[in-house]
Amino acid sequence: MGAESDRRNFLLGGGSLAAGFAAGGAIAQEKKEDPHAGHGTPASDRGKLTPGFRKAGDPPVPVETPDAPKLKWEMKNGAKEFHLHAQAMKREFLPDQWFDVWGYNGSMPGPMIEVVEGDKVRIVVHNELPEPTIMHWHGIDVPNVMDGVEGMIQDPIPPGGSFTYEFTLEQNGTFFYHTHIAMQQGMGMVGLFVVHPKAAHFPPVDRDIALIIQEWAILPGSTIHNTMSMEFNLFTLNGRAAPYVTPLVIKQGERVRIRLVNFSAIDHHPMHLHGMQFWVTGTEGGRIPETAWIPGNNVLVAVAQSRDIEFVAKNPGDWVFHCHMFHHMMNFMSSMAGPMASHTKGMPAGAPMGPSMGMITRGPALNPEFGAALGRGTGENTGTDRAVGNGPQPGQPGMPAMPGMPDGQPKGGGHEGHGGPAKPVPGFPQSMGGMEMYTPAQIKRLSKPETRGMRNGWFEGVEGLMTVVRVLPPDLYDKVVSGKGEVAPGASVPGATPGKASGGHEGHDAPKKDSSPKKDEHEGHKKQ
Ligand SMILES: [Cu+2]
Repeated sequence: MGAESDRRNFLLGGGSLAAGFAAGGAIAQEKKEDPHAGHGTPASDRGKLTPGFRKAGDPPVPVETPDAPKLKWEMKNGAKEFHLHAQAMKREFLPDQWFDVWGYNGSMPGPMIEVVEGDKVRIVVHNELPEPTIMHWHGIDVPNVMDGVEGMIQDPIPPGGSFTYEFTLEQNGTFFYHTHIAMQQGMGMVGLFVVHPKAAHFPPVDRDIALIIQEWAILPGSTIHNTMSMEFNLFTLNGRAAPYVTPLVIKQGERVRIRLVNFSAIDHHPMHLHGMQFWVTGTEGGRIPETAWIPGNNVLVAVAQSRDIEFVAKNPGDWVFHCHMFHHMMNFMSSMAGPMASHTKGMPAGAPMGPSMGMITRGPALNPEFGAALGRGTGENTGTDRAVGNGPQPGQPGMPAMPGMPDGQPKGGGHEGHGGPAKPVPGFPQSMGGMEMYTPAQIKRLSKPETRGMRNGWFEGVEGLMTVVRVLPPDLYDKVVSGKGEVAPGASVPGATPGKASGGHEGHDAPKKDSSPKKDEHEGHKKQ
């Protein structure tokens, strides 16, 4: 076996050679630290096994569902009995913006079912909708007859009817319940179903938070989601769009678990946490063995998946946790509004918002004009012979100036008031800076107990599929949670200024002394 021993010698030689370098030395040193020896925090392990303030063996902490309720139960005949009422309702995604959705027990998403492994549950589903429905227990190993597939397993529940599901939970993890009728899912018929282990997983977490991601296509002027759409312009976490999503207020040093469920129609969402590293510790199949946890700060949650992440909240500050798809970092993302659009007719090579959301306005659906669109919803000014274009083309008029918004046609020198360029810049504008996003009354509604101490104007950068993880030193945490004591704006961002006080003009790049609402909306344009 001369060849084999040669190879061994080569590897050994390589190893001792590497050890001579600084990097090799560091690797050798790291090997001596056994992360299992104690629960200290070797910098290299990114808090993998670092507990927070709770001890091993403590019972699991209850799961928090910001902006959504939990479902109550009663013990009856040896089972936890729940009642879910399928209903149509309105939901306020953003301050004063109510949309027609379907959900359960007055909530969309439906209230969370929270139980413990080994529990027997009885869940009575009452149908208060005008059409049949059904219920499926996603990811839960139920007996076949409880699986809720219409026709194949059971007759759908008629309007006014009910059906009793009963099963015993023999697993733990982040699951969900939802109707199995496709388009009803799009209307919002889903809820969290969390099953705790009998003893908390190690290391125990101090905070356990669950969020459902959903996406919506709601055209301007409408309150009803188009379930046929494959293009989306609103995104919610537990039924609210940022910045109306309630921030997660965490005490520095706590170990936090966030359970994410993606109940979107067709989009995955890469959820990115600023400021800290986390470990992916669970999927829709339950807990991942510790040896297979993956470190990161961005976890891709695909459709119908769940992902549990855990981290030690060691870095104080206000950190966004958001989907990183650019189009999902905005509300009402739309090519029919905004300076990039111009009001020219016809755009068959890239459908505008209406057709791309499935609204056929002329001709048969198979008309070549409705053929493959290049860049769904972004094809303003395009045509079959001119496939690319956004904004005014040579020989075409630009968009008329809109209040509070820079003109679509960049011109030299005219936009200093909005921080615009003195010379034309291809692609300008992109930021929407200068747009009036919220009225003072709406800003008041965005200000919740959980936002105390955030900078004035914090909501400017918090849009779309996004929430805020606030890691607060213990004294500040106590003040924010209790609502007592003075907390200055910006107190939670170490080293920051308090930000400009709200006058309804946070979006303007150039600060103005007179910030009375409405008056100076067009100031930047008057100079032209
Ligand atoms: Cu996304």
